[in-house]
Amino acid sequence: ISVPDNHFHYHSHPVGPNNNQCCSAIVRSISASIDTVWSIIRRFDNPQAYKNFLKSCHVIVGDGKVVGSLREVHVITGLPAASSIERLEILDDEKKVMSISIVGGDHRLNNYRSVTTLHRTAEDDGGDGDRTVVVESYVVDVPQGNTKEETRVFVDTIVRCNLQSLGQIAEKLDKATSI
Ligand code: A8S
Repeated sequence: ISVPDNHFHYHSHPVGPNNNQCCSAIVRSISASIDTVWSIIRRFDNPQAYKNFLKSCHVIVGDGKVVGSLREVHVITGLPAASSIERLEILDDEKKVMSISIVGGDHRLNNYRSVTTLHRTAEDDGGDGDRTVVVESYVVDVPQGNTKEETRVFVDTIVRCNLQSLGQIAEKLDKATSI
């Protein structure tokens, strides 16, 4: 996949000194325009639109657009978690960069921070090929009693599911609006 823009610096996370953090990145290409994909991602107040593990979300501080806004999400049952409080770190409509950090809640992912960037691909010629590449990277503390590898597999699985669902929704939306 060719990623022409140069937003990779956003994905270099500072990792803590005592070697108890892990990080990873997931890349997915989507057959929809970058604006369509961004219109879904940018809604800090509505992550459950594509994140299937979430059942509710409420913005508790800010308006969901200003940096420092906080949201409280509740997750579906069957996960080793109940809720999460998340802070908006970056929302850049021009560069199409979003970042959130987890600052509280009832779960095992301490000091989680993710950055999501969107990239137009070379094939963005109005055809129906892949037109947007999404890159999501994260860093998180390895929970007590788990290995780095276990943590990476767990979080990668969640992020991969989210980006797959994002792709499906964006592709549908794009088809519907191009008729
Ligand atoms: C995101 C990414 C993640 C969300 C994780 C990793 C989470 O919402 C779920 C299960 C957990 O154990 C932790 O972009 C937490 O949402 C689905 C509650 C934070």
